[in-house]
Amino acid sequence: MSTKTNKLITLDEYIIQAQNRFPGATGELSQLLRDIGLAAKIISREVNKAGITNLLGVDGSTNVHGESVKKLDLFADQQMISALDRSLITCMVISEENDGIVRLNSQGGKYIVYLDPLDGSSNIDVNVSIGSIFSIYMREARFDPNLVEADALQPGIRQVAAGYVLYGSSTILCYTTGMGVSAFTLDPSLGEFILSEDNFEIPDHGTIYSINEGSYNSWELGLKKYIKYCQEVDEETGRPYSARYIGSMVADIHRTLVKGGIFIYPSSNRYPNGKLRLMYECNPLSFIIEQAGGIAMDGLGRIMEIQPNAIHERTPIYIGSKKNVEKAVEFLANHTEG
Ligand code: P6P
Repeated sequence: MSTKTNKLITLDEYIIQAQNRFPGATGELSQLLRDIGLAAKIISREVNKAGITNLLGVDGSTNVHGESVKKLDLFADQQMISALDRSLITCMVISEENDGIVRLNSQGGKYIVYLDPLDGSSNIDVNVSIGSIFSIYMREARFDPNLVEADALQPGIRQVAAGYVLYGSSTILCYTTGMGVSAFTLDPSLGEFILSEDNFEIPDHGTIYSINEGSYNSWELGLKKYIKYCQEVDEETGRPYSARYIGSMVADIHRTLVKGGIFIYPSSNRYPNGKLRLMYECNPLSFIIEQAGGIAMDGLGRIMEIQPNAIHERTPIYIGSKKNVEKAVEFLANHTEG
């Protein structure tokens, strides 16, 4: 389990303390993480009063995936990008809300940031938890002035940091720099994220499965058999699994991190390569889950080892507790069609 803490440590203090453990650290990544924390506070304030300030509803445009863009999506995108632009550390941003790369003022910045600025936006209007997701890479050819998409096509194992903000009953920021997973809860009275969980460890096995069963008929045989397996009696608990599906990936993953189990978004007739985006949904959340002791697969291999070919590409994902994901992948391998 994770280490609960009652010592009041703010996100900024925690980031500085973590940086001080690396004498050679320049402080740039720390500043980038603080920038994201600031944007998260601003977004949280608007998410929590969207109904009053008329930020609910669609703005009439559609994003690169043909999905109607909600006003809060655009607000979150703008807040994140302007926060990252301030400290001249990030050279470009790739966001779900923008077709191509967004070059920032500092073309010499050493970091590349992928964003899903407001994931789960279909839930905005019904007051269900939504989230922001970020994934940070080092730029390889740092001082090449000609920033191109290819600079950003790096596998998830090259992430230097990743995390999410969950706008739920409370606002939680959870991130990793490869040294474990820490979570911070926003105290609105202080306007500060306060450390609430350190060194998160996902349970090795859980009895919750999370998948949109509406697409059952188009699943591959092994997945159908795995879900039926979950609906039989679990050896360890003597009862079937519970099904939980919020429809906001950040919320479903955070529950999986805390309680264990498995989240699946498979390929289907509607989404032959899966619906979820590799670079700004699956890779960052896989980094978090792996750092907490879980695993994340695309059904065959490790999500974070996929070499991307496009910034908006999609992938199937099986992610969560080690034993649950291994069992699901075993069913996929042992029950192929035919
Ligand atoms: P479906 C939200 O739109 C999202 O991108 C993820 O947050 C979520 O896990 C998934 O799509 C839900 O998709 O097809 O089940 O509605």
